[in-house]
Amino acid sequence: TMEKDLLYPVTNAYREDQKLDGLWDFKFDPASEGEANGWPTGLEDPIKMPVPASFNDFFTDKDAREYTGDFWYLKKFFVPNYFEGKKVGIRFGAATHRAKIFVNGQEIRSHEGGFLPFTADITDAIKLGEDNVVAVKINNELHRDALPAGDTITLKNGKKMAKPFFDFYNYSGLNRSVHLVAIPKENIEDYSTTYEVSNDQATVHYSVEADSNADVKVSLADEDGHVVATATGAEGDLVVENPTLWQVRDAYLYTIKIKLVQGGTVVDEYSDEIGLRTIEIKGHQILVNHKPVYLKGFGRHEDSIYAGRAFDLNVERRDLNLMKWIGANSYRSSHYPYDEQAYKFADREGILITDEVPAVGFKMAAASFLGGLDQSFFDGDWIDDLYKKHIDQVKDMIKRDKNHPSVLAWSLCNEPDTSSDSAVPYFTKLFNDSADLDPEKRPRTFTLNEDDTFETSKCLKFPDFYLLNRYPGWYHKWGYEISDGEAGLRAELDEWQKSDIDKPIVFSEYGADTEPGLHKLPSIMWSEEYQIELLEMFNRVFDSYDFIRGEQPWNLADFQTVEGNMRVNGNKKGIFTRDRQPKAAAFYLRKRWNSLPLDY
Ligand code: GCB
Repeated sequence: TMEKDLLYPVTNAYREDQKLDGLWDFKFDPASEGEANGWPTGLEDPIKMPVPASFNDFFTDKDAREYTGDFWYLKKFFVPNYFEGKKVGIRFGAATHRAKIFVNGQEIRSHEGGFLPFTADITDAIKLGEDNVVAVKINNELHRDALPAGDTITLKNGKKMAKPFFDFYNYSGLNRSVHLVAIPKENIEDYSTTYEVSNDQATVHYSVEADSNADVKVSLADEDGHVVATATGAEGDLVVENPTLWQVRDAYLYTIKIKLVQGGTVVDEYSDEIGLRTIEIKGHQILVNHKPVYLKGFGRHEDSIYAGRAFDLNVERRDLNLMKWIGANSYRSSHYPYDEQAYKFADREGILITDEVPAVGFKMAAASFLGGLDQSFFDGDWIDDLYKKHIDQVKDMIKRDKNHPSVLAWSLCNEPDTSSDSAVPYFTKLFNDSADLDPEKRPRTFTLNEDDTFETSKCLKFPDFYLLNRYPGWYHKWGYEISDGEAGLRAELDEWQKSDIDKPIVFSEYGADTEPGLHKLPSIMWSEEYQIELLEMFNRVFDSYDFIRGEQPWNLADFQTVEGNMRVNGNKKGIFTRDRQPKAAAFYLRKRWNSLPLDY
């Protein structure tokens, strides 16, 4: 059905995709009375709100910016007569964190999870050739049984406030584009591909799921539009002689075209760009097309001024240019799956992505600036409910992103408390239940926080490779003690080296908050000089261990967080500022990364 379909919308002879972006009506609903008061068909005294955007930073008063609870978006939209006989849906790229959709007053569906798309099938609720009304009731509260994890408290003045167990601002709203889509009744629901490649031949094993018993025809065309292979059937092989492979920072994309044919007539068609390449972990190596790759890149955020967490193609263009300039070949979609356009862009630019589900805050001590609880997160009575949402979002992320050549691996959690026994059954289930979701069987992993070391973590058997988040030189052994920080890091890595664990390690976070323009000789913390010294320290260590197969400092750019005594208008660990200009460290990293070979 349309509601399970996560294919990215397209327009062609059989399908229609219209954006419903722009100004929507908007209203807060602190008493949760909108549904009873007829808001599904019209808001009383609404204000205008741009979509896609987070509502928060547009406001000039603090209560509105920090608003936590229910809020509504509403828009009129016209349904053309030629949609007759089609299935019609509204596809939301993201609604933070849970949403209920109404069309012409009729409740259509609900959805939980603020970083993944969903479609409301509105076929039976619309009027053709007329204006229709869509209303979205959203709720942005944080809870321990939801992703990302946090609490919602009520202040003595009655106002609700989100208390994230994570370090990014709880930007809320319709953060990604809204699409009005029409597809044939008999339609292509999904497709997937796996690859075998050698220098003179590549085979694409494809499989198509359709809401129809029509015949399936598939073709593959190169970048010049020449068809290089064809096949028939819901499953089959496309064999390409002398293929141009998708390579890291040297992308080449083929177009796969899928057709449903009934009695000689085409009833649906879907095209997409794919890359011919394989991914594998072998011993300590990460292999792309059977060749070792050393990851250079960043943890990132979808974050920019004015529109908060809105996906902005302009920011993405700039970020990819910065990554190319600095010599990066990869990033982690910390701490949630990004807008689909980011993956399409990375496919085109040859960037590798570790795709992360919004499972963040699964650790009480990590929320220490919020007064962490003295309990393992996984002992909480919220765990069963949380797990359902967690595996649900892992499923949707993999279903949505599995066809992108840029996706290297799946990160199933950021910094969970894996040192407690109660984490083991949780991760056993998570890794079992997600084992067969990706036809390509890409590596799966999670990041390990500082408390989860070779000695303390009880969950080291699960990841296919390790992502380590480590902060010596910043959260401990800082400033003049950084030499002890280096010694501690080496001591930990020596333990890994002595072990029989034969898997690569990627450093997925390390860094120093740095105020741009603050210079000091000799360095002090927060100065641009100190940020470079910290990176130099880590790089010395990385260069001493050959099982370290990647470095992704935290963060590409400064980003907004909840306010607090550890944050000066956000997290300043960016190598670039929030407006995407270089700190001194950017020039240092550029020199290093441009001199490291791909298979370093
Ligand atoms: C972490 C988190 C990241 C934070 C970072 C920091 O371990 O994964 O979300 O922003 O540390 O700078 O504290």
